[in-house]
Amino acid sequence: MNDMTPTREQREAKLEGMGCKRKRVEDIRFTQGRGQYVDDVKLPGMLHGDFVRSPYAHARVKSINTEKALKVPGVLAVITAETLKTVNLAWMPTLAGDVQMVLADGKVLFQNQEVAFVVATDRYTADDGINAVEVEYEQLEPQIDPFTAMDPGAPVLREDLTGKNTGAHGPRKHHNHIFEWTVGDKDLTDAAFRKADVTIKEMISYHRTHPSPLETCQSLCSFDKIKGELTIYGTFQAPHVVRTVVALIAKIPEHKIHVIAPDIGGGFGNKVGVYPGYVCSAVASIVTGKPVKWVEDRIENLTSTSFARDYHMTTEIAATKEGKVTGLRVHVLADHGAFDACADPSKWPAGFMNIVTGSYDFPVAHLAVDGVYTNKAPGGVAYRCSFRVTEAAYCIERAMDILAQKLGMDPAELRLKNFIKAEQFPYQSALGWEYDSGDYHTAMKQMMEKVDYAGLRKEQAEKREAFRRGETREIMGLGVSFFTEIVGAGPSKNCDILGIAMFDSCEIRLHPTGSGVARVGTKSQGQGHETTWAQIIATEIGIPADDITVEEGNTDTAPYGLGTYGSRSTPVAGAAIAMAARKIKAKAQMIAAYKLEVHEDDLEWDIDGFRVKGLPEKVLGMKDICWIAYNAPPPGMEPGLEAVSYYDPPNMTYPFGAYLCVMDIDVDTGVYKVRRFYALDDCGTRINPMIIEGQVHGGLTEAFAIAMGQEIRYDDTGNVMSGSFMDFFIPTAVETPKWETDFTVTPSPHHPIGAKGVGESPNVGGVPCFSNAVNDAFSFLGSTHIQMPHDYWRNWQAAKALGVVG
Ligand code: MCN
Ligand code: CUM
Repeated sequence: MNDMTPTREQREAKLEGMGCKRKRVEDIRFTQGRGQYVDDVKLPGMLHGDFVRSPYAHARVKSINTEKALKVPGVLAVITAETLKTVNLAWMPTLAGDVQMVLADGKVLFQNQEVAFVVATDRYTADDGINAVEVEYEQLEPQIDPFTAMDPGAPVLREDLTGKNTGAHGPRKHHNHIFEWTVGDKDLTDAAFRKADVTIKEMISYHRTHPSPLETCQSLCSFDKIKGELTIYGTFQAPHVVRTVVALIAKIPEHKIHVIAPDIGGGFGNKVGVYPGYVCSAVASIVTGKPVKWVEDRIENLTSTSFARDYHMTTEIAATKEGKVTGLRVHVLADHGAFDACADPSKWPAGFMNIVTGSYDFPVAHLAVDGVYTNKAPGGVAYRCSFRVTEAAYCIERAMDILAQKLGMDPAELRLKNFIKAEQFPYQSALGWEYDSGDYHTAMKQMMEKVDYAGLRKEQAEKREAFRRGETREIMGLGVSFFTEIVGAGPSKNCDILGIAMFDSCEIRLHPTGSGVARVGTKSQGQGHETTWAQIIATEIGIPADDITVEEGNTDTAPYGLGTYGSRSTPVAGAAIAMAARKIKAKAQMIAAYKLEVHEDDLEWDIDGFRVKGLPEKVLGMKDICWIAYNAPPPGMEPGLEAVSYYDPPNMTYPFGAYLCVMDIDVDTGVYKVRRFYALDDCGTRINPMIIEGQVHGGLTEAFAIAMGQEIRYDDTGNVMSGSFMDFFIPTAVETPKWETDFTVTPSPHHPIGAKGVGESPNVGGVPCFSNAVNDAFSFLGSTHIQMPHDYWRNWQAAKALGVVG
C-alpha cells in the first residue's frame, strides 16, 4: 500500500453519506438569489389573473356585472361561476370527499371567497379590472361560532347539500354537520370512568392558525391548443396527485399534462390543497389561448387558503389515586369552515387524531369527532401537523399536566409512571395503532438530567414562596411535554388520496463514469431533499453524494409519488431510495463477481465497492463497476446500471421526543421570557444531523409562534381580524428563543435504513411544551387550564382573573 492510498476513514468521509453533516447543496443557489420559483417562470405572451373577493362572510350573490371591467384597457377576460359551468368546473372535489365552489355560485360562504377571476396583460391592470366588476350581494346571517353551528335555528350554510343526510364519512345530524367519526370502545371506556379513583375533564382548544410560508400559493398554466397539452407550473407539495386529479376532472389525457413544481419557498402544508387559483389559471389559459399566471398576495394567502387546527377538545382522563391512567375519553368539535377541504388520507376524516392516547399505556379509550360547517375559510390540517397529530399531542399533553395537578404529582413523574415501556413495542394502542418502536423512559430521563429538572423544580418552589411573600412579581413555569408522532403515510391498506395509494418512489440511474441522477416522487419545499437523498445513496452504493444529482417535482421525469407532507418523505421515499440503491448494488455485485472471478457469495461490501472475503487486496470499486456495466458487462447481462423502486411501507414510523421549557412571566404586564428550551428528538437513524437540527429549529419557532400569539381570528360577523403580518404574529430573530437540541436513536424496525420522519415533530411537541410552561407558571395560583395563544395580553388577563393583579 503506498502513502497515497486513502484510509478507510478518508474513503468514508469522501462519500458524505448518512450521519454526515453535509452542507445543503440547494443553498448554493438559494443564497445567491438563483432559485427558480413559480413567479420566476415567464412564458411568452403570459397574462395575469387575480380575484374579485367577497367582503362578506355569508351573502347571496344577486348579480355580477362584468361589462365595465371588460372595458378596462388590458383586461381580456372575466371568469365567473357561469363561465366555469360551461366546462363543468364551477365546483371541484375536495381532498376530504366534499365539494367546493371554485367561484361563488349563488352564494358566498366566507370573507374573501373567490367571486370572479379577472385576466389582464399585467397584475396591476387585473387589479383595475377587479375594481370595475360590480357584484350585488344580499347579506345573510353568518354562522361563526362552531359551538352553535348545530343549533336548531342555525342558518343553512350549504344549500347544495339540502336533503343530503349522508356525507362522505357517514350520516349527518344537522344541515351544518359534516361527519361524526368515532374510534375505540365506548362501553369499556365508560366503565373505566365509573371505577376511577380520580378523573379530570377540561375543554382544551387548539385555535385556528395558518402556516403562512414566505412564498404564497401560485400557478402558471399554459394550454397548447395544437398539441392539446396543458403545462402547469405550481407551488405543489404533491405534483403527481395534481396531474392525476387534473386528468380526471378536466378529461385531458394524463400524458398530455405536464406538472412542474419548481423551487418552493416554504410549504408547511399550505401547498397540499387545491385552490380556485389553480383551476382558474388553467381555465383562463384554455379560454384565452395564452399562458396565465396567478400569484396570491399575503392577505389572500392568510385569509383564504388552508388554515390549520380549530379543534375544540373536551378531554377526560380516568386514573387510580396512585396516578396510573385507566381510561381516556375525548370529544372533538372540529370547525372546518365553509367546505370540508381538509387534507387527510381519505379514510381519516379527522386525520390521525386517534394517536391521542400519546405515549401512555391507556388500557381503554374512546374518541368522537364532530365536524361542522361555519362561515370561515376552508382547509384544515396544514401547518406541520402530521394529519392532526399536533392537536392530539396538545390535547393529551395538556390533559396529563391537568391530571398531575389534581393528583398533586410532578408532571414528569406522572409521565414516567404511565409511559409505554420499551419492552412493550411493537405496541397496540387502544385506538388502533401499532407503534413500531420507542424508548420513552430513556429519552425522558436524559432530558431531566440534562436540564437539571430537580434543580429547576426547587428553584420554582422558592420563587413561588417569594411571590407569596410579595418579594417578586415574576412567576416561573416549567413546561414538560413528551410526544409520540405517527408519520410515513402510508401503508396503502389504510392510506390513499382520492383513491390514489400513498406509496412513494425513486429511480436511480448511474452514468458510465460513476456519477448519477436520482429522481424521487417527493417534493422539497425547504427540507433539503437534494442534500439528504444523495446521502442515503452514497452510503448504500458507495458513490459520493456530490456525484449524485437529485431531482424532484417534474411529473414528466420523476417516477410517480405522493409528494411531501406529513413528514412522509423519509419514512416512505427514503425507503424507496434505499431499495432502489440496493437493486443497483445487487447488479453491481454480479458484475464484481464476474470481474474478480469469484462467486457472488464470496464478496463483501466495503464502503465504496466489493472485496473478496479474506483477500482484502482483491477489490472492485463502484466507480469501476459503473464503467464495466456500460462497456463490458458479463456475457448475457444487459448493459446499464439503473433501478426504480416503488415502496409501500408496512407501517407508519413513530418518532418521539422529550421537551422542556423554562419560562418567567411578569404578572403585572403579562410579558414572558423563555429562559430555556430543550428539545430531545428521536427520529431513528439520522441521515443528516445538521438538517435535522434545522428542521427542529424551524418547527420550534413555529410552535413558539402558535402557542404564544399566532391566531386567525374572526369577529362576530365573520370579518378576518388577522389578515396581515401586522396582526398575525410571525416571530423574528428578536423574539425567537435560543434552542438547545439533543437526541436519542431508536431505529424503526421495518424501515430499510431505520429512519423515521422529523419535520413536524418540533411543532407537535413544541406547542404543548410552551402552553404547559405558561399553565405551570399560573397553576399554584389556582388555575387548571388557560387557553392558547398565550400572548402578553392574555397572560395579564389570566393574572387578573386569578386575582393577583388589580
Ligand atoms: N431527515 C434526516 N434524518 C431523519 C429524518 C429526516 O436527516 N431520520 C431529513 C430528511 O432527509 C429531510 C428532512 O430531514 O431532508 C425532513 O424529512 P422528513 O421528516 O421526512 O419530512 P419531509 O421531507 O416529508 O418534509 C415534510 C415536513 C412537513 S409535513 C412540513 S409541514 C414542513 C417540514 O417538513 N414544511 C417545511 N419542514 C419544513 N422545512 C422547510 N424548510 N420548509 C417547509 O415548508
Ligand atoms: Cu400537515 S403540514 Mo405538512 O404535512 O405539509
